[in-house]
Amino acid sequence: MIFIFLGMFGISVGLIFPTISEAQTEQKTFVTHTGGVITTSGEVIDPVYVESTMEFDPMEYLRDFNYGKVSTLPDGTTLREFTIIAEDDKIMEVSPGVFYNVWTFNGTVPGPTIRATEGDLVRIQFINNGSKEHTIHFHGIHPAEMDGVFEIVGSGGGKFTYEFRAGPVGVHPYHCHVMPLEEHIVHGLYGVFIVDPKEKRAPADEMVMVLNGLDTDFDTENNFYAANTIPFYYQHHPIQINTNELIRVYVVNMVEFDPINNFHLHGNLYHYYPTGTDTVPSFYTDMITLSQTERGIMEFEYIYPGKYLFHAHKVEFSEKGWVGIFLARDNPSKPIEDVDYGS
Ligand SMILES: [Cu+2]
Repeated sequence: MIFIFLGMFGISVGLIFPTISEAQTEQKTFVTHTGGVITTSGEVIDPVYVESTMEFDPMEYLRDFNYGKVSTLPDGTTLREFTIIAEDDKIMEVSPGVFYNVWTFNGTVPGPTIRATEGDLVRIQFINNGSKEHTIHFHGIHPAEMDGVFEIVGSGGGKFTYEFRAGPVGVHPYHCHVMPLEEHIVHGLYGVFIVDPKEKRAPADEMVMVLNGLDTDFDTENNFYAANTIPFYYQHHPIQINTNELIRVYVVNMVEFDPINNFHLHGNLYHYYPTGTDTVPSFYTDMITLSQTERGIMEFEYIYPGKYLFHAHKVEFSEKGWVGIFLARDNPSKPIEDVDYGS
């Protein structure tokens, strides 16, 4: 069957990605997450016999915040309504010539970054258009029946409405909570939920980084790591920022299998607010360590223009894709080529 799958891609994308056949030189037999036996190099993984592919732009995701459809209730409460649709049949090219079957919330991994202010009423219409059962489990404070664990939402159009007050202030993950949980998470059913304080944080250039990994050969070890899904993306496409401007990064660790991840920033230190729940930073550092679903808010400014790495200081992770670059510019009108990178 894998050869049928490859044949289909050969027709649809073989001309665009000629390396796909070269990646298949060393064939091994694997048991997939769902119990199927396949023979593959592990470079093309989890064959799902559909031709859909997925476009995902990590640069667009980085600063894309979804505030929902906003209205005001008679008692003055702000209501924010969202629609989230789960699917589990998309194919994503995670690295040149490497395809992976992603399970998605609203078509992307991670799903949309949902944003509300503390105390807002959040209403999420969840539709499961996948072939498996799924839910949305939000971290945060809410009634038990809104926890997305026991209220399983059936495949093929099942629906559930999650409704709760946004809180506490901070940055929280949301993810599917159907067993086997590891499988539903590593395939991509997660996203970020930001709760802003009523008094607002200081103005800043804000961005979201979800640290994630991909197990492309089903051995419960990650083959690729990334900030925002695509390995090495921000190294090849540096994130442009301005010097002397506050940068705020909402960072969430969703790596499975490996017990820790971390975030090292070059040429600078950042104030770090664990979970984002306090207004006073707990650390001033260039390095934090994060276990599964640990998250927080990093704030920093660059004084000197130039190119600065950020990456996992667990070097295995950075060498497998979890590495990026901030390009700090002192004059936004100056062409990128003229930015002095320093030594
Ligand atoms: Cu699921």
